[in-house]
Amino acid sequence: MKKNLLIAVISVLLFACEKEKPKTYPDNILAGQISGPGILYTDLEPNEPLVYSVVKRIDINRDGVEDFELETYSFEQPGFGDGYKKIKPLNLNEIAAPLSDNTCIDTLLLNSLIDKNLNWHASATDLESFSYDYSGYTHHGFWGMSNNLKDKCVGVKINVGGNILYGWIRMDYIAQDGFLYLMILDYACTTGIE
Ligand SMILES: [Ca+2]
Repeated sequence: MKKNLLIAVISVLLFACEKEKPKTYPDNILAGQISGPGILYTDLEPNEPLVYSVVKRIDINRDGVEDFELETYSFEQPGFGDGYKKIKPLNLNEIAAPLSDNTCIDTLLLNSLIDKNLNWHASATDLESFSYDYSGYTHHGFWGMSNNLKDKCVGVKINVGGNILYGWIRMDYIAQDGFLYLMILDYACTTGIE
């Protein structure tokens, strides 16, 4: 009787193993793409302004592991001030930087191809930073409020146990209480297809 039960259990396990196919991972996504085979899209509702100073982490492929950390900071007094908005890749993840500067984050036009050929870096973090005093003003990064951000995306690369997912994040500025704040509108990434 026990032998029969064992055979039955082994048969079920073998059948289960046969059914499990290896996943395939799409090797690209378009900036702003929200549907298609293996595309996981998240529309954040309600959108949450990133007020000064905050740290927010996002899990783009929704596997319970946070993928990127956003941070804002600002300090201003009459005569001088500084501030920044950053996205830091967590774990082994990377973010698309412009060819001209590996330390800041590129603006990818909607529908542009996000794949292995972009300029990927774990060290690219600056969306925008600034500082000023009586001697002048310096600015770094492409995610300023005058840059028509609704048509642009951040390109991201997520490493899940050696499998590479490609994705994007869309953001814009919103007016609240007399100030303009950056906020995440939505994001998407590729996932494994069975
Ligand atoms: Ca994740």
